[in-house]
Amino acid sequence: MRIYLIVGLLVAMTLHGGAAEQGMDKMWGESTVKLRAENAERGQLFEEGNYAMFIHWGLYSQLGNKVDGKTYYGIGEWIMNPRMAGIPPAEYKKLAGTFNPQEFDAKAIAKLAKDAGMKYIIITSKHHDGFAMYDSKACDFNITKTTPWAKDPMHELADACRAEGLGLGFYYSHNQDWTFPGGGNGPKVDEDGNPATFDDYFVKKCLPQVEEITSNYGPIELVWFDTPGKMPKKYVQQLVDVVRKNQPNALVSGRAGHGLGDYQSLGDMEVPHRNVKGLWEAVDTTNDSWAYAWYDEYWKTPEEILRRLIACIARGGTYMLNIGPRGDGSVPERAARSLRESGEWIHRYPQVVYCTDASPWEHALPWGDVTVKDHKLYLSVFDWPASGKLYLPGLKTSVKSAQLLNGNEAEIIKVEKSNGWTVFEVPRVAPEKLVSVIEVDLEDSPQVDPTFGIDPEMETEILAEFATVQGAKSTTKRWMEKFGEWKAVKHVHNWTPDGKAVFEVDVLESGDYNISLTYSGEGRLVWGVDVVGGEHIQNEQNSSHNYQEFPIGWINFPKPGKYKVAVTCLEGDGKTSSLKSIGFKPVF
Ligand code: FHN
Repeated sequence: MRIYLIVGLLVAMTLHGGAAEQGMDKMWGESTVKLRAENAERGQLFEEGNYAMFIHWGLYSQLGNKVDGKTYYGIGEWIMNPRMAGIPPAEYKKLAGTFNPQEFDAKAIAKLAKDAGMKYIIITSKHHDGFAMYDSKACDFNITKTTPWAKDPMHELADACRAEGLGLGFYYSHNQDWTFPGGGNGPKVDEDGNPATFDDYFVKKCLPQVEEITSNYGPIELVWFDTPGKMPKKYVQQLVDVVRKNQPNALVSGRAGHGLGDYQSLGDMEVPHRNVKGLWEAVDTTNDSWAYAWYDEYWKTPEEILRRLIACIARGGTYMLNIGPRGDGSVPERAARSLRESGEWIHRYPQVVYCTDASPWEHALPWGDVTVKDHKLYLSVFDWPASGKLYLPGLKTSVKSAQLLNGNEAEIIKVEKSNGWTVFEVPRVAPEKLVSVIEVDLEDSPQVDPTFGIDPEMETEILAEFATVQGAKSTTKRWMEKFGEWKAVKHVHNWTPDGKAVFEVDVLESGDYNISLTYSGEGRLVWGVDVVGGEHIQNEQNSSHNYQEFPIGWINFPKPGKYKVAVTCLEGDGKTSSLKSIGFKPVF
């Protein structure tokens, strides 16, 4: 495709440049709602089906991040944006003429989701590019009207989902529409050069299309609105009313805006580290882009998928994991393979994943994480202890029995109590390649002391967000690694001379522990670490713009029990020093 580079860039920037970039920064922010589970049926979807497939598929998939032979790095569905290829709307629309997804196989996609252990699929019915991936009467810029393929994939997908017993929902970009006059960050004039307002776009396209997607595909489970930006409340309310009218049991995503959605959607690619209350979802992708990007082979492995899924469930939420099919409709095989392999594990251990409650520890443990069902704990062990002992801190409820699961088989294991810790005797070799599971049957529902236990054998990393902070700031920092690829860290920074981040820990075995700090910063920094009322150590180390783990030294815990450990930035540029975590590793 030909891009008129300079003119194109200028036009695109005038039409949706600065605003679109600003939109990228303010997409989901802190303003999203916590879910009200006022409709029990709607809440059910998240309670039971806490793992879903997200699909970003549209005209942009055809480009796969390459335009006129040049590759653009970032999220593929934003290829029109000036920070990517800067494609003017008229030029972009021509892509429809060659969109012919012969390899699209709705049944195979639904089967993949089923094999992956997912419970429903959310697919882009219209993304910010404005192209309807379904048969829309409201706007001709759609797949049946303008492409040689001329079919409606959403009907096929709806049928395939129903056949597999999966739920279906539609992503719909309600605010941003980069090709329709008046749409958010879109052209400000119509084809005749007359001014177009957001109201024009809303009345002519947005509202009727939401009416269509909620009426034409049978019962659906969810409408996933995205990037509300500054869209006025009166519009969002009308959209939500349409969903309620046509699909009374469907959830509306928190990104509808103005607190009118049903649940909270976290920031893109964000898996939380502490339990989050209410109904919420994390959205993530199998590589780094949402839509297909030809170069993006950085696939999450089956183990990473399970780590992230179980972390979300253990924090009390839902995990939606994206695939980006190619322009021809095919799904990249490596993404499919990771989904299938992690899915095989889920089908072996459904009790760990579905209909479970969050971990009462409210955070991960050094070797893995915990999910709960009634009086049972499921310990998902990612890092298997080579010593033959697995240590669980803070469990107050009595243990009836514990067994090591191996698919449908189970082996009873010995359990001991020591200084308030529960110690399981396990084989030295992990029974599972991906994640091994211990089922712990309790006398009652679990009661725990969530204080971080310092594992006597493995490294215990405690994130700075768990510290009590004084004389420094504790906030969330977000940045894009590539365009649209979000990273987040909750860090302690802006250290004053008296600044402290204090971590409370529970030590099972007295002795020396090697302390490391993971931080970023400028130049050489001197950090102090104190066992409050005990030993003080300090050391100078270099810093890096990226977070890096730096050793500080050995520190002694003279006896088992609870301690407070304080971290201070003693010398150097305390303003930019950003502490991410502290690590404790027993000295052998
Ligand atoms: O701008 C979109 C982006 O393209 C993608 O769809 C993600 C998925 O959560 N939502 C927006 C950014 O937050």
